[in-house]
Amino acid sequence: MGATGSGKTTFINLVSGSGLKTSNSLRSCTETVAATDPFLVDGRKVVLVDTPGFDDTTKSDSDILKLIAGFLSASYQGGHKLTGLLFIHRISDFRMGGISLKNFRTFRSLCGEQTLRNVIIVTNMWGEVTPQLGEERERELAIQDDFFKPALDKGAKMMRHHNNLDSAHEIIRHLLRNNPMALKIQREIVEEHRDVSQTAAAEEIERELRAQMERQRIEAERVKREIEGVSLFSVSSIRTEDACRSSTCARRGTAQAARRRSSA
Ligand SMILES: Nc1nc2c(ncn2[C@@H]2O[C@H](COP(=O)(O)OP(=O)(O)OP(=O)(O)O)[C@@H](O)[C@H]2O)c(=O)[nH]1
Ligand SMILES: [Mg+2]
Repeated sequence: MGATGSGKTTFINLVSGSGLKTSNSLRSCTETVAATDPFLVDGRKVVLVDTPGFDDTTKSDSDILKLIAGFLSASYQGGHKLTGLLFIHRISDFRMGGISLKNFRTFRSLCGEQTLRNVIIVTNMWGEVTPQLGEERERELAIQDDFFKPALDKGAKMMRHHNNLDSAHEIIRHLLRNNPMALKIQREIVEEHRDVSQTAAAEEIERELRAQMERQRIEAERVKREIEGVSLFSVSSIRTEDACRSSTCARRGTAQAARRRSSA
């Protein structure tokens, strides 16, 4: 999982030899949850599951969650547990901005705390930054409380992907050491019979939407105040101009009267 355009499908195609659609356009690409055909890593059979990213350009986060939750609950009902989860993050992103944080929070609420030990945060696009800058960002991501630190503290790992088969295999090898576990959202839907809208991930999406609405409300008020400030400024400058014009007229009138008196 990971933000749209972070490179999820590219990673999956590279390591599995699949031909899932990728895109370098500004629009989101993957539209459904899709599993690859099984492939071998160190003699073990692996299936990777590709997902659309949250913050899709055409679908809402709730729609994306429904797609992912539908796939996960059906596979859990069919007796399958996930051996691991990859969260892809571009090291080339110069801010761990709202969208990346939101994506990771939703991802965490979907996994649950216990499954974090089966999570690998994969940083990619290392070729897009200098090694020094990449390392600085990686360190910051790992030590800041509002970035990946809390997840790393609970057992998640961070690994680099250099867009080649060796580093992709290295990442899959780490996943293969895990004990397969049910995700929080799978337990909520299959064991607790909750609707997707009642899951922790849906609550997280709703919380994010409310926070976004509040930010927009504050911004709208700020803009309104700014517009009012501009109109007050224009009114007062018009008045000043009027006052200026009338005093000029008054001065001109006085001068003309004085000239008339002196010529009389
Ligand atoms: N330089 C570089 N480019 C990459 C890497 N991984 C992916 N890309 C490029 O990033 C773009 C987006 O890649 P995708 O694999 O389609 O991204 P995605 O996360 O599947 O995107 P969605 O399906 O929209 O969620 C493509 O142009 C890829 O070629 C990488 O490791 N390095
Ligand atoms: Mg994709």
